[in-house]
Order: sequence, then C-alpha cells, then structure tokens
Amino acid sequence: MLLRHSHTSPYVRKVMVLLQETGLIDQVTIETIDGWSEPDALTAENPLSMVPTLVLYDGQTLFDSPVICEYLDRQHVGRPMIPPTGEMHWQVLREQALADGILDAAILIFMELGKRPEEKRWDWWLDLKRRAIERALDRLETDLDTLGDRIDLGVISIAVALGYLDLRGAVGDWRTGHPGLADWFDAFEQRPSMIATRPPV
Ligand SMILES: N[C@@H](CCC(=O)N[C@@H](CS)C(=O)NCC(=O)O)C(=O)O
Repeated sequence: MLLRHSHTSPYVRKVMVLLQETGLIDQVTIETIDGWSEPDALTAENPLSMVPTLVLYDGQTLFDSPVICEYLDRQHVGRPMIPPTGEMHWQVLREQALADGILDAAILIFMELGKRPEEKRWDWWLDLKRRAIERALDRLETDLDTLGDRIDLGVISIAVALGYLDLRGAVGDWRTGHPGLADWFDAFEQRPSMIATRPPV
C-alpha cells in the first residue's frame, strides 16, 4: 500500500498514528506530496487532490481519513481501533467526527489568518469557527471520564486534533479553560505512536 502523506496534515497524522498502533506501518510506503499544488500523481488517484490518499495493492484508491482508517482497521489482527458493534462503535465514530470537525474549523481559521490578506479577513466567519471549537473542547472536558486510558480511533482523533491546535494556535491557549483535557492530552502525547508522528515545528 502507498500512503500519500504530508508532515503537517492532521488527517494524515491520524492515519499514521493508527498505522503505528496497529503495527501496519511496515506494510505501507509513505510518499510525501503537496496536495495544494495539485500534482498529477495525486489528482489521478484522488480528484480532490487531498492527503491522506491510500493506494491499495490492486491500484484502487481510498480517500477521506475516516474511510482510510476503517479500511486499515480491517487489515490487522489485533484489537480493533473501531469496535465493530455496540455503544462503543458509535462513541468512537462520534469522537472521530467531533475531532475532525475541530480540525476542519481550525484549518479554516488558519487559512483565513495565514493565507488571506488582512483587509479581506471575515471576522464573523472566524468567530463562528472559534466558537465551534470552543464548544467541542467544552464537550470533551465534560466527557473526560469517558476517555480514560482507551486506545482506539476515537481517542487517536481527539489527540491529533488537540496536537493541531497546538501546532497552529487556531484558538490560542485552549489548555487553561480545559485543564482535564490538557492533562489527558499531555499523557497521550507520550505514546510512541504520537512521538513518531509529531509534526515538524
Ligand atoms: N476530510 C479530509 C480532509 C483532508 C484535507 O483537508 N487535507 C488537506 C491537508 S490537511 C489537503 O490535502 N488539502 C489540499 C487541498 O485542499 O487542495 C480527510 O479527513 O482526509
């Protein structure tokens, strides 16, 4: 398998942490590519020109990190990262959706602040996205006791989203208002899978 990769993409990092945690990392060739420059190799595999994109042994491609993670989770024999049934199945998927939503909002903020000329900034839009992230963080702080010492796609997604907030500073200091979540993240970040996938600063 071939994974189209970027060192700073949090969606790629989610896939990479899952590959590390499941031991599948040795079965995947990692190729770094810039989706934003629409390279032919990537657009041929994924018309959206986005990373992560996974090329399978038969040449088929998968994209959107939740789809890639679900596929990969069926390729190993260890404990599933997405519990197949029951309440935890939906909890893990809900957590992934919440974490990916934080990422979507944080990336929009990053684009608005980092790429758009200052005089064209849309404050209403920025505030809307910041409030979405704040509410999501509040929810995670409230539900902290459900995170515990689990290792699955839900908590991987949450940790990757918090790591991206640190990387880009989209909402400034998120830790002070969410001390339990910050402690949980500081511990989770020490996992070898998180250390191995840290974005360059
Ligand atoms: N929903 C997608 C989001 C992927 C995504 O936004 N990737 C960004 C990098 S962080 C990208 O490749 N952007 C290139 C573009 O939008 O042209 C996923 O979960 O995989």
